[in-house]
Amino acid sequence: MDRLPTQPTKAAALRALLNSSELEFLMEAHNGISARIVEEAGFKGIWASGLTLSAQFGVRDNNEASWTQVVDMLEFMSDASRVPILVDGDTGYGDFNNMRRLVQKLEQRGIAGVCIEDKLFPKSNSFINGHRQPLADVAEFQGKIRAGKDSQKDPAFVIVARVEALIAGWGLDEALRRAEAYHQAGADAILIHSKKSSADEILAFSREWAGRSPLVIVPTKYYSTPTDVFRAAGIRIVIWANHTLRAAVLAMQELTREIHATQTLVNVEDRIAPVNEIFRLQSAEELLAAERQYATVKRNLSALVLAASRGEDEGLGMLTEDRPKAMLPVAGRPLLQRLVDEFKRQSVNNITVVAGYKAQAIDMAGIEIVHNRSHAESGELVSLACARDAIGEDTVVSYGDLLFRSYILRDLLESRAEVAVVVDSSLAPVARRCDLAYCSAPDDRSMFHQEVRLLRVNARPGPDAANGRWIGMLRVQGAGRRWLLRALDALGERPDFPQLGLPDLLNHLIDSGHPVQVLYVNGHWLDVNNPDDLRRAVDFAHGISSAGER
Ligand code: SPV
Ligand code: MG
Repeated sequence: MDRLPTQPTKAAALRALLNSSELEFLMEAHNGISARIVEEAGFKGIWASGLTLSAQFGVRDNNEASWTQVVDMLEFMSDASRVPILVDGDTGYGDFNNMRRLVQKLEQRGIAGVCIEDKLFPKSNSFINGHRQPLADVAEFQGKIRAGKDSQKDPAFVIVARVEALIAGWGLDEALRRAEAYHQAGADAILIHSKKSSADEILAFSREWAGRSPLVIVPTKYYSTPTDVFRAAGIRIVIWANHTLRAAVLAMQELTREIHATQTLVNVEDRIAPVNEIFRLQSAEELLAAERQYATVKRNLSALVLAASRGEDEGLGMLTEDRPKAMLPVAGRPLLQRLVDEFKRQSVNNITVVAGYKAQAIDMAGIEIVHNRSHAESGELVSLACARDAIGEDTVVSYGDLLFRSYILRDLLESRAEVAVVVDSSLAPVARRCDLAYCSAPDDRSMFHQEVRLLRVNARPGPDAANGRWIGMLRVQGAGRRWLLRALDALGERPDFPQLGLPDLLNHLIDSGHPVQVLYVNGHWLDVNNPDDLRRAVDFAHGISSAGER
């Protein structure tokens, strides 16, 4: 069952123009943007001209563009405008059967009506040797009209029959005879065409026609006739048939000649539509609004990796003679490469590595390198300060010797907190110094989302039991980034700045009253501080969860 249209169709709007008590106008358009411009100018309907559609394709008005190419363009025009489009359907692109298919396809693309002319396919433009053009057999043309009317789905779809008898020099009687025959066949209106420079024969036709059905005219040649004359003659629709294209052609010719001659844009910029006007005609605003509604926001994520240290304290010295610790290979791939790959996997693409010891050994694509030249006598915060400019709106700061399951970084990136840190609540006994985290609540693993704040990070155990270990990864975004930069500046004033590390920065943030959110994890990561860690790292990289994996 056909669905009933819920609101007036474009065809109904065109039919309303045909039934109007006023003189109505259709303005020519030939592509999406001109259709939009015509509508914005206030026209209630559009003439999709065969002449200008073929011209904008750069071909002749002789059915050189295929009808499907025309229909494709009509779809753009229909999408770009809300007013009805009457299409110049030439001769219907063949016989009655082609006409049926044309009507079907036009309706599917939201076209309101079609005008067919009683010439033979392939037709020529009426103003080129019009008098030599053969006319269609009347009965055959009637069949085409009937076939079109019988195949339309929307009863409001309009079929206009165009009489070319005056163009071909056959005289008023023949024009009237044909018009009556087409009217009898079911045409909704008659387009009576003339190439004379005066409107006399059109007006004579109109008098004799005497309102049998609406009359449509195209005063391209008799343009000097005052429009009130058409009004007084009872014409229903005037088509301004090719004027947007002709205006555009002249403007383009003048402009391109001038730019070619002057080799500068300076003289033309103020005389052409601003680029913003093009965006407006394309409804660029609508897309921006839709993006806000539907698209996932693409964040500009950065990572800053501290990789300046050699890592000689705990027996790695032998292995790091020619490279920093972060470049130690784990199962064939340097630690840093693994880290960078993890970042890229989570769409963190602006990666800056602070290099120091054996910086030249960091040879890796897709990263920026910043040097901490005083790495031998300075600590993490000096490295961070060296990369101050790389701390973007949304930045993860990480040690360079971390290995972790990808969900840890993913979850950290999902946090909305201004500052967030990853804390491992499985306090595997570690003999060495580590960053103990004291938090506002212990890890309650039965809760999915816990709001926990970091209270302190200490290298040495205090009187209370720590809640976990900070893994060496933090994230700042928005205000959190500003807090971090301010903390870095404040700590930079202190004489012991060269000795300070990231935990000092976190503690400073906390002391300044800024909340630092804790993201608890339970193992699934490790850092590399000694040869044992390196062995565990290989198992970790192979996905083997060893007892030593934190
Ligand atoms: C057109 O615009 O393509 C027409 C009108 O058919 S005319 O060019 O005047 O024949
Ligand atoms: Mg035409």
